[in-house]
Amino acid sequence: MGRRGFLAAGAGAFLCTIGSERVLLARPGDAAKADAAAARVERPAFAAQRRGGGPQPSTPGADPVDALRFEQPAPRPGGQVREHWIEAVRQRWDIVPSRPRRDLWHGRAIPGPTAFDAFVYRRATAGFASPVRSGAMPGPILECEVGDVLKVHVRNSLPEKSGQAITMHPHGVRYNPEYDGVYLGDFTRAGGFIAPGEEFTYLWEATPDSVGVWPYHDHGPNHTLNTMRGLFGAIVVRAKGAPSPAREYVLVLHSLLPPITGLRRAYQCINGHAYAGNTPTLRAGVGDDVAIHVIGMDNNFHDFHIHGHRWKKDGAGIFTDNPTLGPNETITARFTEDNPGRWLYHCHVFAHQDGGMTGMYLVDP
Ligand SMILES: [Cu+2]
Repeated sequence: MGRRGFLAAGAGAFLCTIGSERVLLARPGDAAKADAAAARVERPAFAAQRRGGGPQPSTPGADPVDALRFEQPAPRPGGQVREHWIEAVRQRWDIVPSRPRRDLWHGRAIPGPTAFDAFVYRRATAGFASPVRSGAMPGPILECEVGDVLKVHVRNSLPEKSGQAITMHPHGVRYNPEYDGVYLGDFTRAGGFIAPGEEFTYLWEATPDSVGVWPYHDHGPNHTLNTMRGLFGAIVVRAKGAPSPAREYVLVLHSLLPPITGLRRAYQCINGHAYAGNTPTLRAGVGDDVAIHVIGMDNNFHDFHIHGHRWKKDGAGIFTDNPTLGPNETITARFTEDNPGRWLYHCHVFAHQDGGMTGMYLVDP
């Protein structure tokens, strides 16, 4: 392995299982190998039949549970159906969009290039008539209350060239296996394999134990790479009638690595961007009820530090200013703002904070 290859590997090599293949992503551009493997994954028989059917009894590991049928979830009395139209698209994404490229924390210039072809979820109008706005990391925030049903229409609008099945898999809400949004080989249900050009409608219930903030992400055949390249978002479930905080933010901590981006450097990101001034600049005023929801979305453990503030982790137990979170875990920093000024927030894993996982928090008096 040459020096460049060694550096790239050190910057985040990882191994993916995609259908029957194992693909090592070690060098810039290796995502294309995974995409090719994903394009070779055949549509599972179960998915091909849409609802009903099931794997052949001769399928290794087949079980009667695979033939179960499920009731359609419906809202509880007083609840409602919250409908969303979301496309998975390939979209050019700049990790350091400020011009000039700059890290506001250190007042340092950041060298380019910093853009790559991300896969992201993008909100559309009803019937996928037109995009509402550009896709983003995270994708659309899906808000609901206990008793509601989230009805999420997902279309795979990836271009033919990067053609592969995707899904949307939620955390936190209740769903039956039909709406799990997971590729399971021979046991894949209809929502677990949305091929390019196809759509699927997920029905997810917000139950009393769903209250909180949760990630969603691709869980199709190429889910590791696709999640790491941007196919993720968040679900916010509130208790019935609960007011939303005066200031509410969702921050996703994750890395964008050379094998994924084709770029030569690794970036430690918040919401798809790296370095203060590019990552979200949060804002609040003294007296505001502030909620900052932080989600881990890569191979690493992170922690979340806000200068000048203390809070009880998830509202209980002892006070903290630096709680830890693991992959796909959510923690919430919630407090009544009392400390005006410019504050830094960041992951406190040193390699992450210096690699871009930092931002600014501005508090008005
Ligand atoms: Cu970190």
